Amino acid sequence: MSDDHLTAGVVRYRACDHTPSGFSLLYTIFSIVVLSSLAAAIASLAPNTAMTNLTGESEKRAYYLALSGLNFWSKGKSGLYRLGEDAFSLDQAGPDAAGDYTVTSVGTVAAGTGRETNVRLTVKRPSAAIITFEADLASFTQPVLGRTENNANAVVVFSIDSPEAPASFTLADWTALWSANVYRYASGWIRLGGGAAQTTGAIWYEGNKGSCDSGRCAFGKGLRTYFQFVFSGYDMSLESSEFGDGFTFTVMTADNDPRYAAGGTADGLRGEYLGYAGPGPSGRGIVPPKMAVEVDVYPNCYDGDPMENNSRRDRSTANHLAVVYWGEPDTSYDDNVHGVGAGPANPTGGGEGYCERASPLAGPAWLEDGQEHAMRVEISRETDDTQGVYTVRAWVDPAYPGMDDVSEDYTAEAPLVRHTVRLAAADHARLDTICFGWTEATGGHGQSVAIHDFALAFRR
Ligand SMILES: [Ca+2]
Ligand SMILES: [Ca+2]
Ligand SMILES: [Ca+2]
Repeated sequence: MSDDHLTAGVVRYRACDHTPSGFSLLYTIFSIVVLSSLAAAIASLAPNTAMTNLTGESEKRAYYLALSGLNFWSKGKSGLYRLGEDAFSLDQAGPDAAGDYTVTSVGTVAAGTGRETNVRLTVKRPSAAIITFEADLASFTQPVLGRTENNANAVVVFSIDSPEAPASFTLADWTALWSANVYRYASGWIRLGGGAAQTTGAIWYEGNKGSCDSGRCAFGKGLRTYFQFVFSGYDMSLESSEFGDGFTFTVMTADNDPRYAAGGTADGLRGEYLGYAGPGPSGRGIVPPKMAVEVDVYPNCYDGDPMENNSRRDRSTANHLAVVYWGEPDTSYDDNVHGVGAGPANPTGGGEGYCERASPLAGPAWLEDGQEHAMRVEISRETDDTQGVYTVRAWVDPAYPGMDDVSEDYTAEAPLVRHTVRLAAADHARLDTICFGWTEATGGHGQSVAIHDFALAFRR
């Protein structure tokens, strides 16, 4: 083989790899041709009333400009975009209650001349977007913590590129924790409990993805979420009393401020409230309307005054999954007491919306076994007359294809809990915009729960 052959081979390879400028130019021209034919196809297929009047060249051109504007639009893009003498301008409104934006695009030919021609197109665009830890962990920034010093590490967000340790960690401890877990939680994770007793805390999404604005999201037709969790404690006690108390995945009206919303006592104590019930460190708790799926891993079976200890009406000592709303409206202390309230009533222990798994005679309590588990929650939301109809479905360790796909409802297997409520018009309206996140609490015993591989999408 001659040197010439070798050289030619190298040059051909680089031509693909480096995309010389001649190739870029060709590519650009090709794109324009393709886009034009695409636009023509859309126009000729669509029985569009605007098109029937577009007989002149300027009108057609303005129409295509407006169409280009709609294709160009993504959330937050508005204003005037000039293309020589021509332009399109974009305007957006919303999101509305369904989570859709109304986008208006005006195509303009020969702006400011006697030949100026405008065509306006208006469409609804869904704000569908999947929120994940991988892409959005930085939007879970500011835990709400109880007041006592135990709470310093009650909720910690471990992002992929955290350059700094939280003030409560030494850099060495932080680095060690991160490197010990990075292989399991490569896209970041949130740790609840931190192994300390007497903690309470919450963490809320505060980002802008899809229909969300600083964490306030259009609830629309509801949502779907999937995440994995690991309780690092290994609870071998028959009554599941060595570790607790668990956590909730919560959706709350955006009347709450995600910077302050958390349950607990005023001191931020009492594990059985799970960080969901009680006035919390701010004194306002988590204001209803709200709904959650609790993963309750500590028994509190009695039915006394909800301000007192051991008053949740847990059906038995078995770890359980349950849907909770807010109990009676005149107190926040009973928000996760089972079987209380009306319109909506919290599901009764053992009833629909409550699923328990007894501890085996040998081996750890359900879920408190150091193993990977997964949770999937779907909430569907409909309007009937002026009232709201909500169905909460939750699975633990779903096992069939689609289990982690939040873009579609999961129908491959029945949920562990399923609960439907009808909400009064006022409560329904206050759930037009919501925040979502997790709450946790510990009492006399600690827990450490890793939440990871999270995804959430709103139903459209
Ligand atoms: Ca336990
Ligand atoms: Ca409990
Ligand atoms: Ca209540």
